[in-house]
Amino acid sequence: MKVTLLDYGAGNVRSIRNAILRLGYEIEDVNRPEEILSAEKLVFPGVGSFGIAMEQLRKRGYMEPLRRRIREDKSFLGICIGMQALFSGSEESPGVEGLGIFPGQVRRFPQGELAVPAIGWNGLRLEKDSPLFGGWKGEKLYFVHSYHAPVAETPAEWILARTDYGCEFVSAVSRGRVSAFQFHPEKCGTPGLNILNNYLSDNETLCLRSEDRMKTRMAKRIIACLDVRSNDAGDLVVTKGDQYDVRDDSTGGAVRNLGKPVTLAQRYFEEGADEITFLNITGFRSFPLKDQPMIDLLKETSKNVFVPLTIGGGIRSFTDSEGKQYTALDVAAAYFRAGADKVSIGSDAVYAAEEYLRTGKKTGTSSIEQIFNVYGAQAVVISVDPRRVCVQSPEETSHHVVELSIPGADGEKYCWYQCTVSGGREGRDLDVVQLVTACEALGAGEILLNCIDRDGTGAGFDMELIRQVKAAVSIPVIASSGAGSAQHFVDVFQQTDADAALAAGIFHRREVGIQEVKDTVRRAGVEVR
Ligand code: 1PR
Repeated sequence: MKVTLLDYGAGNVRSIRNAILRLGYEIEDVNRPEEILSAEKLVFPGVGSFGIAMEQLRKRGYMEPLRRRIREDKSFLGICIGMQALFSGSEESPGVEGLGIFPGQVRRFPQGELAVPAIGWNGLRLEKDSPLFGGWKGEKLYFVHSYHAPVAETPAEWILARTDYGCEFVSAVSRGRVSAFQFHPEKCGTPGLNILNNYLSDNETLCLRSEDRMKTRMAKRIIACLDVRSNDAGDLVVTKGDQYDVRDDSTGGAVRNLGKPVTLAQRYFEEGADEITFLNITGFRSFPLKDQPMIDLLKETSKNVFVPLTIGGGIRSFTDSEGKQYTALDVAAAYFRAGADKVSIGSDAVYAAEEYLRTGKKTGTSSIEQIFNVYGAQAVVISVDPRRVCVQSPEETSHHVVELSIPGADGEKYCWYQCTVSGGREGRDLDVVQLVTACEALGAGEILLNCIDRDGTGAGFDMELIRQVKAAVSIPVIASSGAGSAQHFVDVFQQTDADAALAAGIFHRREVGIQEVKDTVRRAGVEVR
């Protein structure tokens, strides 16, 4: 059977395509408004911001056909923004008209103790028996959003599921043949594929209303990270730095080769990684759109990996050898089209933060702002490459210092974390608090917090660094660098409010498995998927 996809070109739709193809269906794209009415099955994978999505629908003349299709109760599945579009508007884009199927407004999550955007695996409570969830065993599902559908603003007969994140919100709606999910079934592994297939196959097996009325809880994410670069033979390999030095003295200084990126990513997906991150560690000197390996890598990986993919390295403006100019948005858009859900900006974020701190002005031209404006905050990750600078007293520096639990090499009791660019090769007069607060102001949605001093050491995460950054921002923070055992993940979740923890070396060298990490963290009472 053919599935009609409403792809308005503003986000990662490759994942939903791959999921539909994996389920054995063919895909037709909507090219004309009348196809919205004639489609047998219509999937609307909303990605990006509410305003951009509605603008794209209006520009293409899709608004009225969509309203008519839904009012005539023709088969429809909305995902994420595709659900929010059913409302009359959203606080994300004041004044922009939604489809108006529901009179209410989509609201921003309240700023409080929980990070916004809400990114990760949360539960849901079914409010009525549903064939859409046939076979679902209560597994957590993947959400990534800053705005939510309030229960009070959603017509009761439509509410299919509710979820908790600082407040209770509507995580799925359904009436007749029209349904929509706030979560991304195409990013939820097997449970998500099954739910998607229930819609596509008109499954009739009911999943009964949830008896468990407990509040749902967002899980801490365990992320596998693959640092990739070409080795000396020119092959794209997964490598791993030791304090960012990827060359191994024991092999005469060759680039460490820990495996093939697509193979390792597939293994981590099957082992239960909640997200997978690729970092093109020589991105600061290559041009992703010319040498295609990272684009091809994403296309290949996203065919079989159905959890969120982040790609970093080289996200910035470029001028190629023929003088053609590319913006950071062009580079990011190519990565999204190839299957990335988030892009991670390293060096260019430091430059953007320096400029913002110098002028105090948002120009809209920084890589962070360009990508935020089209794809939303949840698609923009800032990769921080800090190194410790120890000082005897806070008066020695104007930077934000932390008090050290273990004194520095010369007995220093304090340190500040200096930001670097080009993979740690150049230190800047910028500390991590300055960087992350500026990037949050410019629209970043998440922090990937590395630590050069801990990278590859297996000594555990840098807790002072993580606490300092977590206290400075309200967006999610991924702890990275130094994991050497499953216990280190327990430590970071018990001693800091990190929203996720990332590792590379211990997974590549098979010292610790992802499931072992999750089982250990779960036994310690930390919520995991
Ligand atoms: O500056 O925007 O082109 O991005 C470059 C990207 O590449 C940044 O995300 C930067 O962190 C990364 N990068 C650059 N050079 C290196 C290097 O290692 N020489 N990798 C590098 C940094 C950090 C994590 C690492 C964790 C966990 N790696 O990816 O995996 O530290 O490691 P562990 O669990 O083994 O301790 P741009």
